[in-house]
Amino acid sequence: MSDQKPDRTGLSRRGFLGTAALSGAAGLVGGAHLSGAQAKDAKSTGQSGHIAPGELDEYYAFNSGGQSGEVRILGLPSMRELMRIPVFNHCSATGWGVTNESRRVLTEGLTPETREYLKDKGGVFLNGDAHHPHMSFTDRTYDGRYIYINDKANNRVARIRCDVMKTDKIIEIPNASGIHGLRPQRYPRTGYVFANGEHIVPLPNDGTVTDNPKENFFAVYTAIDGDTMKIAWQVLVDGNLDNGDADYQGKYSFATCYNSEKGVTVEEASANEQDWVVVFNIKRIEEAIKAGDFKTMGGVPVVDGRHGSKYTRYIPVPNSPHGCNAAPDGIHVVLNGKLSPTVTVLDVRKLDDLFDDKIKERDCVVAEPQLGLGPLHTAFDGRGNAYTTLFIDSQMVKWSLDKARRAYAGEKVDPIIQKLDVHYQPGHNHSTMGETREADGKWLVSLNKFSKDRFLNVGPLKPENDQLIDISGDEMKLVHDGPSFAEPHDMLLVHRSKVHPVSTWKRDDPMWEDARQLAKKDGVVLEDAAKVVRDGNKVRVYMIAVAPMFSIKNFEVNQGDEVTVVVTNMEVIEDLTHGFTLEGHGIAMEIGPQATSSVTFTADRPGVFWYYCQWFCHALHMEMSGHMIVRPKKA
Ligand code: CUK
Ligand code: CUA
Repeated sequence: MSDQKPDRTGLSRRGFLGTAALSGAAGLVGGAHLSGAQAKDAKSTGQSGHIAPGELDEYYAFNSGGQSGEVRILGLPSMRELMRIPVFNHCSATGWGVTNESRRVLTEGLTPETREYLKDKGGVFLNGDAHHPHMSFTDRTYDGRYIYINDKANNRVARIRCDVMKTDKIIEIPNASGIHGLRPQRYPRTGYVFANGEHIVPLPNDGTVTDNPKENFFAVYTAIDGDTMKIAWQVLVDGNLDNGDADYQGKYSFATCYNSEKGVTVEEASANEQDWVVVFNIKRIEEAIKAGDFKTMGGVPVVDGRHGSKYTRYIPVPNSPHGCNAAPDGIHVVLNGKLSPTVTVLDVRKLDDLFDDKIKERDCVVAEPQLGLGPLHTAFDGRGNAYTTLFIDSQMVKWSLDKARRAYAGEKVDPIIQKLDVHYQPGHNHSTMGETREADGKWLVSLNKFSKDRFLNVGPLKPENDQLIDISGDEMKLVHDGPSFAEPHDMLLVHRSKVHPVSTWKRDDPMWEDARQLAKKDGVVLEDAAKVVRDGNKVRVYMIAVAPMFSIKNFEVNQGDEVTVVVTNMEVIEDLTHGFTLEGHGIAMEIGPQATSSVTFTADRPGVFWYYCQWFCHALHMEMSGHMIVRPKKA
């Protein structure tokens, strides 16, 4: 059938026929009629990563924004940035951190001590360090409800609603410090969100206990109820906690420890040849909570899970392990050695016996392949292969779980299938649907910490480089370089069939419930508002926005008044966002279609101040404005 070859003639017609014709051709010549090499050619054509104008990506990529504190949505395979979700950061465009709605989210979950601390500092943190975005699960696969993400900088965990792609809850974790590894429970559902405290701190951390880190400093593991965003329980552990994961059975969760030494310096923290992974027995911990075997600290129950506890086991792992990744086969958990060139593979089926003291800790290890220098994180393709980032070698290594097990059992087999150079120094990697039972093995992204010479020079601060790798065939193929700003640590690759965002808000959304209650008290209907209400020295200004007008063209207040502006966007068509920016006051907010946004400030500068819509919405967008007159205080 030589006439069906995807030959050079076919490929050279690409320019004339466009991608649609080409992928059609690739479909026609698929599989059965072709030799192996030809089939692979056809396949890689289909996996070019190119998304033509008007076409949509197959996957959502939720990219953590690292120390920028946000989450970014990319389309995959195009790697185009589609949206940014402000989480822990302050956002100039949307007013996250400025609006009453966002400030409620940013403050309501803080501990009383932190709230007190922030009282004369603007009331909210302006930064965050967001590493690990993970979606809620139902029955071991993504359910499209929420994305959870940690903040290492200010010890918080946030939740993003996937219907509107906005953050709706942020809580501060008491007792723990440096909230780092974060994973949701996979089965039966999320359920718990597990969060690791990376930094050991004195407990209680009130300045009274400071003398001996080895005795008085602890790391704390936290289980958060993902539905209520309340802390369910915490576990006190030995050593520190880095990354974590949960099993596919709902029985155990895991956290790597790189500082079993409880060292304070680098030398101290990396002294031991082996550190460990802590295994948490979820059922036993729940029973301990029921039976009252805990101490209440910072308002939450804390179970003692140090060595000798029946709630945990410490499995030795070489050496300062970092990433912790449960394979979609539901059986294997890979612990990435970092300072050891190995990864350590556990078989979760052995853990019942370990907790019943029938076997020893290292009996749960079923493979420990040597992969290369600096293994940090591992992803999976659902076909029995694993992909591990080698930070020091600047490589992605593809290896076989089965062969690694056989080699560990003594058979002469090499588990390594391929090594691919990446550019440069990869941290996390992630495969499409790779942390679910629906891992589909199509794409892998390598999140490289350095880009060096891969892009035009933009000065001393260079972007990171998120590289797209085709893993659908026998060989990994690098297909795209993607620059990114500080600093994606982790990426979630979700098939688009799992996520169903709306295009307009629902009027009864809980996000602006406070504004609704306020309006009710003032006898105002938000949806039909053009009213200024004075209440002592408090002034409330209610208006609607419909292109190209605000329903209030100007309003007047006295210097020193506390002013609340509530704007409701009454557009019913999608993609018609308005904004409200008030000159000279540091105020801007996004008001999405059918949404209400509000802001409260003190009008303490006399004068005329224009407000305007900062989201281009209409031919007369420039005219969508009004002004606030602030009358000076009488001397
Ligand atoms: S950590 Cu960043 S490369 Cu915070 Cu997930 Cu491994
Ligand atoms: Cu409304 Cu621009």
